[in-house]
Amino acid sequence: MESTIDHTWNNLTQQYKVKHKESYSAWLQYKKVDDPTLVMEYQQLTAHIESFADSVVIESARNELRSALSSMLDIHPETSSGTKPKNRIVLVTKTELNLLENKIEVDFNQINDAGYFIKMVTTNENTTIYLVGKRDIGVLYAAFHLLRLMQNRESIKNLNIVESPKNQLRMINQWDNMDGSIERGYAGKSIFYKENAFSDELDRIQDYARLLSSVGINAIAINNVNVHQVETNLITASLLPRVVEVASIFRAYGIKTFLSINYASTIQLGDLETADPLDPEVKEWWKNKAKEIYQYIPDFGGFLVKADSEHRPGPFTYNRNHADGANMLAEALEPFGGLVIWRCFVYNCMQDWRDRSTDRARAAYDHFKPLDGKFHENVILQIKNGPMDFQVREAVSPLFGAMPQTNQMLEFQITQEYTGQQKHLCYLVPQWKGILDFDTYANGEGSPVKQVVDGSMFPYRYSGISAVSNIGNDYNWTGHTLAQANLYGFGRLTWNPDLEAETITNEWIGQTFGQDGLVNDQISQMLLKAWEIYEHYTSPLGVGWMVNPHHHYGPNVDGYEYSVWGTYHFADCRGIGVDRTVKTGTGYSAQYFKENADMYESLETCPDELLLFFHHVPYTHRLKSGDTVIQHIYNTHFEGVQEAEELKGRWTKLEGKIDSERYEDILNKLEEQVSHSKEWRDIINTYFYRKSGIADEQNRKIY
Ligand code: GCV
Repeated sequence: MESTIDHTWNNLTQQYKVKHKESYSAWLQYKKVDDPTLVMEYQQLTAHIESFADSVVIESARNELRSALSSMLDIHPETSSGTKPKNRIVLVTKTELNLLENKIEVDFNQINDAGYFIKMVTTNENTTIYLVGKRDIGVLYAAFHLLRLMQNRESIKNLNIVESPKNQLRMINQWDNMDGSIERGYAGKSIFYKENAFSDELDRIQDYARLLSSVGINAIAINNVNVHQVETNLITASLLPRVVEVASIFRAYGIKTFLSINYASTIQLGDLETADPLDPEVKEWWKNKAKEIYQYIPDFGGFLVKADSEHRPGPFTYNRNHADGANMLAEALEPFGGLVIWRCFVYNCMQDWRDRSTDRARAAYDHFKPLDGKFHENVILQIKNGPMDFQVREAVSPLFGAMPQTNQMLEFQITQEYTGQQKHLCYLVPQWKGILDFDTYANGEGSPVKQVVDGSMFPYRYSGISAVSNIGNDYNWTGHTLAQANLYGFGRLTWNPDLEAETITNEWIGQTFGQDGLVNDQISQMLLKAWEIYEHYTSPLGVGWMVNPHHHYGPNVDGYEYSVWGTYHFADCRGIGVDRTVKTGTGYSAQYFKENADMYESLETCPDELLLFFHHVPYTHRLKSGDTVIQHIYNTHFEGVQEAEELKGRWTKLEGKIDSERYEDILNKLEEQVSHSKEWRDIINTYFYRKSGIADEQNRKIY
């Protein structure tokens, strides 16, 4: 996409807004409404905006409404409160409710701090749509909700909506480095940084804030969890003034700014010789540091920390544990209301592949479970959805629900590191739904992950869901235009994990591509099946890691087999899979609560899709589906390619119904996907055919 950059524009963002309008606008298209009945209804109800509340967040709500309404309806809503208009939209929070001339009935007990009401009230000749928040952020969310309805061309008459987010923290983690690169980024360079400095294109960051806020995101860590040398300085006076600028952009959209920190900052920044969390000087240093940061950013969110993980420094160096490390930082942030988000992605990344007793999947639980109850109240453990690393399919981390006395939050990966790198279509909402609905049995039957991380199962002070962002400075934000749906879906699902995947998908399509029936139908089918299709031609039965080392793109069955990373499938001429049972394997299955432990332990009850994650079996082992393992591998790889071709087929039906830029961009990606899926099919099938010596029952071409 870089090739389309026209260097006569000194601000790329401005160029994108004009020349790549549809791609850039993502789901905030605000296309002109052309149904005359709806135009009339919308115009009548929205021609005036009156705001009783005032703050930067309310200002964002007003601006969004004004520009969206003028774009959709060709009107310029009045915002003065002088003359009393007939119909209007009123922005108000709990604090100013008593200023309304007509009292409205709202019960604030029904909503939480970020919740809102949208209420339409008609008195005599006047109709008012009230956007009521407990706080200003609720008003902004209500404005986005109203606009979502209008973008989906729904009636806005008689609205009576009550909404609150289910999760307290709804967070995005940027893996952006200050040199402008993005770790595992597949959509261009960073929008935040360039050449070891902050980017000056603040309007791009503001548009990102709008996108995030429109789906309820309220926190962002703006730098990579792998904090390198330059980024270590983000917490110093040399860079904090620029962090302030970014934080104020996000603040206006109700999003708190966090920084990933280098655990060894005390050493790296030159003052001390140790980063021992129990050292009084280290403690003092961080206390002063926190004080300094809060002088710059009074509502600073806190620190995101990757420690003792993949060669990053941490408390282990000093024979301290992770509670010692996290609590030291927590004490420094506590006076200011700051949080420590401490990642549980801790494992031995220097494993000897010959050692069959060490199991990377066990690591997070083994390290953290014994520390339950030892963390301060303002520490949250951030746990990746699976025990390995964002594979196409893996088990759900057994840590969820296993630490009732320690705040937990869930980490997803929107960026498609192992799921096609935004070249392949892989819509992750169905995967995330499955994880959120997974019953941990932590509190008996009916203890899904979503109720662990929304804080309703245990008395967590803080909890929520975060995810690694998939955006970069490409004109469509996400490389693959349809990957915008993953960012949207993450926000919506985090707001309310009970939303159906179909609902989220349809509302995204409507806002992004309009209301055409065929467009909606085809894209919805494409998205909802995409993850399964990707799984078919890449990752059979819960086997992961069959990718090229380092960049993780493309098939390489033994790419990670004889490596230090603890990432094996143990395929030989007889069979395949990792034995994680208690009886004969690594004992990982016992980390689950009994019902799940029993289910995974037994070959009879272990679900097919995770069979090779938990068991090592012969290729001739018969699955519940009736196929043998080897035949399943062949079948799914042949099917996967056909399905990838079908994706393209569905898309080509939409030619002429979608602006040509997005149509062509997506078509190009789908073509690449078809051709690359064949690479996957043939390499995987050939490998297992040669290894097992067992022919395909259907005699299809295997090399
Ligand atoms: C930010 C995986 C990725 C790394 C990433 C790491 C993490 O190992 O490949 O790029 O580093 O996860 O989540 O910390």
